[in-house]
Amino acid sequence: DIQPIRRALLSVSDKTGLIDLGRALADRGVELLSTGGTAKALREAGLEVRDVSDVTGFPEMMDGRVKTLHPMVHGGLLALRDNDDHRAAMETHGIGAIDLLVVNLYPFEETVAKGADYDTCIENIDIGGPAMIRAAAKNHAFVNVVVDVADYEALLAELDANDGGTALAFRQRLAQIAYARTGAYDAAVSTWMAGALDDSAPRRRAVAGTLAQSLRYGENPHQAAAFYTDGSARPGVATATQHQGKELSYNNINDTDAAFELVSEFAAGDGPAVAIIKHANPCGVARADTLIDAYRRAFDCDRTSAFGGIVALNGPLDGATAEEIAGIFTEVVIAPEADDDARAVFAAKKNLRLLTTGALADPRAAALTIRQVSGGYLMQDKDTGFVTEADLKVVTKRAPDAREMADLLFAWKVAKHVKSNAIVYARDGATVGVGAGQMSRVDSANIAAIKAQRMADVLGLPESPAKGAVVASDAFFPFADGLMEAAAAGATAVIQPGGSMRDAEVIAAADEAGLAMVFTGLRHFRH
Ligand code: 93A
Repeated sequence: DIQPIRRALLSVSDKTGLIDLGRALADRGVELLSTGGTAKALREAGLEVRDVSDVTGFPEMMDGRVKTLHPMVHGGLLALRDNDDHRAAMETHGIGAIDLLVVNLYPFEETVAKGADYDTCIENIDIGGPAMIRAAAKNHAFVNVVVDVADYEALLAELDANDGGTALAFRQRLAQIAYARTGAYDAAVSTWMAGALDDSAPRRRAVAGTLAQSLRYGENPHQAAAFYTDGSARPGVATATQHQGKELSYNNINDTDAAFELVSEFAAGDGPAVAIIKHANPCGVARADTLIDAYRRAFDCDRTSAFGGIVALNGPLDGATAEEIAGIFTEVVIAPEADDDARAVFAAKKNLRLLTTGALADPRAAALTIRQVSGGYLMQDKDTGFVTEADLKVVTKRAPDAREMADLLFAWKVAKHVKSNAIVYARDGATVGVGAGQMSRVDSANIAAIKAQRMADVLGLPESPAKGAVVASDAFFPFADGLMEAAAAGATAVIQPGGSMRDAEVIAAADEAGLAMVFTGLRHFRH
């Protein structure tokens, strides 16, 4: 199954490595065919090339929209070399076999990323390239197709190992990579069009990304992993600049995303805010008048868990705050910006990764979320739901006072970013107990209370900070028991969606305990 390479068609937008490849092929006696710009580059390097227009008998026309879309090209790629009919057709029409196709496509993704206008993006949709790639890949029994500059070296090594030919297994692998490329390319076009149409509906979508990073490993060291970007310009971990520290890991990327998405709930008008994340859940979130105080208050929520955590800040990181963060082992710090003092402080911490995003993410911006299940993908709109004070319905005899109201809205924002069942105690703009990811809401309430008590022990407080705090629940209390757990911990006000069959029972229990409770009418499950 070794097939020789005698004739190659090269048509590349990214000309990196082209000359070396062309020369290496020519040295091995391969005849080179090429399209306009590629042929020009090869010729300028002194290589002998035949123009595709010479092969097709047609000039490249319509601004290059039609250059390789011709039976002389596609026949040469698709003909089965061992099929008499196919050979006869080649003979009749003078079609020469093309054994190697080297194509990289018009830079559609890069053009979109640059913010180009609609027409420019359209003009950068490659048609002839993918058509040839798909043809060559289908005929991998005989034809080699290379779509990635990174594979040039492997191609030459394969040729050397097989006396100027390639093995079937090699061509199959190239074909698989080729279809991944054309699939991703069209998905990028479709995703861009959905954006241009302002349609974020999770229907009739094709999803693919651009490989951004081969990760050292996945969630665990025995799992291989990679990071793909979707080309959106959303500020966050995918588009951030990393200033120092080793490469982010799979878990780092996941946790950094959780941290930055959470802190982005607090826009400039909310004042400085900090979120500390461990295992995708917040172990401390706080607002304060200064960033350093916000960090200290977030840290105080759960000092033990904050060790080795990921810190996200909603404003420019300054030197003093950086100094404070550097006081304990921290994996990643992400902020819209970091000043020179902050960078100088972190420079001494070689293992700490500092990322800047340029801006906060917009928690209201439509996007898709995707998760994988065995045999498929679940796709949905991102949870962009939010409430303001005006949306809240007071359901108890007592209404929250102003301080409670501010904390309820704060706790609700945090609860959105806590894995269900989520219970968040908050006080004076800081979390004081977070219960995450439990199968029972009562357990989450209980764990959050235990954490609040531990905070009192660690900080030497006279009593649990949950006393006088507010509580947020990401979904309704199905029974009064979870609510009573929060009341027992000392919570005085409650925010929750409402909508349980037993709301009346839950409201009566709240009244009985003297709690103020508001319904959001909105749920924030996060699984
Ligand atoms: O406009 S196209 O879709 N029409 C074509 O027939 C065609 N054939 C190759 N674009 C086409 N290509 C693309 O041209 C290749 O995929 C490659 O990206 C580019 C190389 O053009 P040049 O050799 O002129 O730099």
